[in-house]
Amino acid sequence: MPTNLPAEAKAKLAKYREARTHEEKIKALEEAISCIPHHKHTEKMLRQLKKRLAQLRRELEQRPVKGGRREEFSVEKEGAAQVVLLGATNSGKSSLLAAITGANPEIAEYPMTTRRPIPGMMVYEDVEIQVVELPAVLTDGLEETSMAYRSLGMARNADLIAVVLDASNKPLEQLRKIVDMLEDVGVMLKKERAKVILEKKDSGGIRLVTFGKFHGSLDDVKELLYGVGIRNAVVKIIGEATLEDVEEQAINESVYKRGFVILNKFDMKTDQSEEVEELAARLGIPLVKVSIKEGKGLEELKRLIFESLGLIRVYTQKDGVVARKPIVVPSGTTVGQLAYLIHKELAEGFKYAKVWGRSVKVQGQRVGADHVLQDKDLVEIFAP
Ligand SMILES: Nc1nc2c(ncn2[C@@H]2O[C@H](COP(=O)(O)OP(=O)(O)OP(=O)(O)O)[C@@H](O)[C@H]2O)c(=O)[nH]1
Ligand SMILES: [Mg+2]
Repeated sequence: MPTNLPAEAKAKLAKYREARTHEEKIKALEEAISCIPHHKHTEKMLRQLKKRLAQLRRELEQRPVKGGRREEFSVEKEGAAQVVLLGATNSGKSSLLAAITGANPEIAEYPMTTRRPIPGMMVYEDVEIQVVELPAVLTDGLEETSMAYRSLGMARNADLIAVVLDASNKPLEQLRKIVDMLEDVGVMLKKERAKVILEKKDSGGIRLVTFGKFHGSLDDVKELLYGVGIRNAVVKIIGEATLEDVEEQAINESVYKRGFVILNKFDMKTDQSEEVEELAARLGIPLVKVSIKEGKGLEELKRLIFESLGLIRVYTQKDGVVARKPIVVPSGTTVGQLAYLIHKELAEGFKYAKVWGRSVKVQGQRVGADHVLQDKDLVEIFAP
């Protein structure tokens, strides 16, 4: 197991994590890789670390020349979640953004129209979800663009990745290349959200949030993360996970992201559409066919975005008055966790809750803190 890494390798990995600049990171990572022994149990980790190294080198190359203005390449998260549109140039990312949000991006036939990330807000029923168009990662000849790795870096931090394909321009090649590029930056597309999500922070120590069951303790997690130089992070456990799952996230640095494929321009003559569907199925990610020109598939797309995020809406009520907006939480959230999200003291003083909706057999049923909520439940929490 990775835990048996030599102390030297762990120390180098720690140095890598603490490194601030690209140059420092590259140096520390090269050193770490050189002192990890090659055998069956380290194979996967080494592969990941080497990919990360390649990515850092590429990012260094792609940085604007000294003296040139560094373009702003980040978008502040807003709404219940962030979805990114990732794809080749001219695949219709701006057209999609305009169709499902109120944004008004430039849409044009010529390639590389969008040169910085553009956010918009999608309203799905009563939930606001941020949609961000990322600058194209492939040219019309399906070569890597100069902005590719900055877009991929943003995709790594999103909650959901929508891969947008142009059905009229070798969509199978587009999908293959984009999946490979994502893998290069340590992102694996998945239908389901992974068991462990590790969000590194600048302060606040190590925090553990469990939406399910964790076979381990906060102290175990701290020891493990300190060992690889992570001092501040929020570790989210979804479903059932062990300490080894946390370790895999911490060491491999690969993240599993929910994703799906949008096969756009379905009104045009398309080839490879069956192959694309097969590949998506093999990867285990959903696919939706869309034509923005004909306005087809857009409602299904919106629903898929919401469903793929794995979120539920919970309405709260106090003294018989229902709050106007729902609280949006990961599916699997319990009444106790909801109380904690509302207010720490509400969780500490928790006596019981009354629930109406799909998660209960009897409407207005009294439940305890462990009760798991469902989409659109109404909850009233009683605490002294
Ligand atoms: N036939 C057809 N054309 C479309 C569709 N969606 C977008 N287009 C056209 O494709 C071209 C490119 O659309 P954009 O939305 O600008 O594409 P993009 O992915 O944002 O492109 P870049 O920003 O350059 O990377 C435009 O001429 C659109 O009108 C569609 O569903 N069908
Ligand atoms: Mg665009």
